[in-house]
Amino acid sequence: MDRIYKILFSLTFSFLCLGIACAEDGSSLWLRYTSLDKTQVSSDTHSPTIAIARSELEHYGTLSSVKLVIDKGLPSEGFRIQAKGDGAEIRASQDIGLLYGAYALLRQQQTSGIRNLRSAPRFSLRLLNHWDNLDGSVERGYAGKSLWKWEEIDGQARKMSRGVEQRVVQYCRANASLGINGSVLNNVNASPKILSPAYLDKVAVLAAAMRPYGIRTFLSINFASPMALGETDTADPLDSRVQQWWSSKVSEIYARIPDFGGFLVKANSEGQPGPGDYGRTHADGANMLAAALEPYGGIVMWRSFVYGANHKGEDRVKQAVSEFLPMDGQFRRNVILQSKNGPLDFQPREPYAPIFDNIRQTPQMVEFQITQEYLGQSKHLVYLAPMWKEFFRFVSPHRLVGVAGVANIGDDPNYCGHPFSQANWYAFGRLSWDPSLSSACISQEWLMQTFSREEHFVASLSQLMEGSREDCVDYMMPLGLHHIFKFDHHYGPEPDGFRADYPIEWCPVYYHKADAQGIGFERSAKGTDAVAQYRRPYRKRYDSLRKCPKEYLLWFHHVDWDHPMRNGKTLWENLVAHYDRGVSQVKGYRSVWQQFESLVDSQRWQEVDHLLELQYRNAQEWREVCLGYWQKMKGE
Ligand code: GCV
Repeated sequence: MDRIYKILFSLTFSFLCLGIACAEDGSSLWLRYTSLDKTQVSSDTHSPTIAIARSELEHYGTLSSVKLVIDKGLPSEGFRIQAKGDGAEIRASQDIGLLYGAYALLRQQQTSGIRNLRSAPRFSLRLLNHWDNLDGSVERGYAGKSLWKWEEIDGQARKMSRGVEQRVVQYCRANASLGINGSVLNNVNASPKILSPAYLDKVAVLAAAMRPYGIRTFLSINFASPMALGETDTADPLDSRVQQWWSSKVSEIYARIPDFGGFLVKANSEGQPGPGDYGRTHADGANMLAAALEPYGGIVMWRSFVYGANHKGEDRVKQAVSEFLPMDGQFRRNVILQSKNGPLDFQPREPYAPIFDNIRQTPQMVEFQITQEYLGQSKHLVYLAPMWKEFFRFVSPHRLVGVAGVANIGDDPNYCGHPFSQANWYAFGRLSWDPSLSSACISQEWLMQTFSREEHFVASLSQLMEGSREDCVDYMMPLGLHHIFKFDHHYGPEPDGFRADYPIEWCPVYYHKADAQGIGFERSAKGTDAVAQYRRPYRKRYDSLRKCPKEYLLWFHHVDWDHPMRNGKTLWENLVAHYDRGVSQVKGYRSVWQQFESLVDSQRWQEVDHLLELQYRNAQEWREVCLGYWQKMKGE
């Protein structure tokens, strides 16, 4: 071919490729494998799960051969990868371990290169909690409507439409690539209708799609369901008709979904019904459901997120311990207490929830929030792994049987809204498998698979992501401030928020308590004594104004504006410096991102670029509104 034609051909080819790159909408997530159809895969057993492992490796593997071997000596769900010449062997004690091993091999291929690896999950329950409503909306969802298409019920319940099926399969691949092994499909503010036959048929279809990927299905239930569905005249857990109703409902579920996981329950919390409505305890309620599920191996995940009921008037952050500690030891064996990482509500920073120190006899799970309700939603780039790692510094993974993540997934083309919000789904999954992984190692893996392996890109963006949570804390609510969000949607700042007709625990002024003298919530022994719920050495440390780490200062203490801090500057000067730092950090994000325009496909590059600009404007707004308000409170 003539030289000039060769150049033209190669230019056209590049444009074509660019055209393809331009079309990236993020729907491939971190599974952007190139189809090579190169690897020969052999295995000694067959099952739907192994068929998926084979197909992923056959299509996307770079090795010439991979052998899949069942080896009963390996730990449950774990696997071993051994490189062998130009091939590899994956061993596992179960089919699902082989699938996890296959995805781990593909990850290695995209990141570090193939190497020997033994791996097993730290937690047996690694679940996503979807707050999806039956009308298709998602509570605190910022990425479109529910992926499950609840509207496709009745006549359509027995199968999924093609488009939905593809999206659900992609969801399953993504989860299995991380080792996530369960999905709670519906909102904890649960509609009783989820337990009606039409919806259960739909759940069974979803469960069947998820099963080969090792994902068990769970449901959130409304405690008053039998009554709400008109089948009993009470939901009292000690009433035998109610107990009978739940037993037969559970058997109806297992007839459709033999590997059904169990129930997640929000009871007597924020207006939801519960056993307290009948003078019964949370243990009475949880045990009634647990008894119905026990014959099938199902579990109850009972949330400790309760306030404003039995302990009304008490400091909200103390109420979970006050409520559940007296019941420790009274729960059936298949009940797990599920608690948010902090004692309040998924704030940008909270100290760990002391319920993890106090409950000793009941198995516990932590609930993280992947969806960024309080961290800029799907508009701000905030990488959450450092926050979850911070939690594990205080609460040992050994004390937990599982982790749950409130999902940030919807039917947006890229599933998560902000392209970088995908990193939070990814990081949740990786940490739920192995909480000892560093947040930087996870972000690097994610960047390489999601965008580019170019070294400078990975190093710069990983550094930016690593600091992004602290930056968000700084521009929103530094030094231990909390819950100063705009009412209800929780997006922007509203430090002056107060409405006499709202519960006081929903009003920002309840939390910052700013006045002419100072700011912060006195939770030391001089105040609400919330510090007393912490184990040593934290109890003493948090109690002391001098020793309290500055990131929790205003969480535990009401501090004078001119209080001298360790760096010699006053509290006020420090507050200003933190807000300024947060804003200037975010300003820098865009310049970092702009260096890499040529490395990222144009659609995703531009999307991120616009969002970073918005984040910068929002950060400025946070600083102006908050500092302006604090100044007014100081009397300036
Ligand atoms: C599902 C917070 C959120 C609510 C959420 C609740 C919970 O209050 O704002 O949307 O409800 O937590 O976790 O139950």
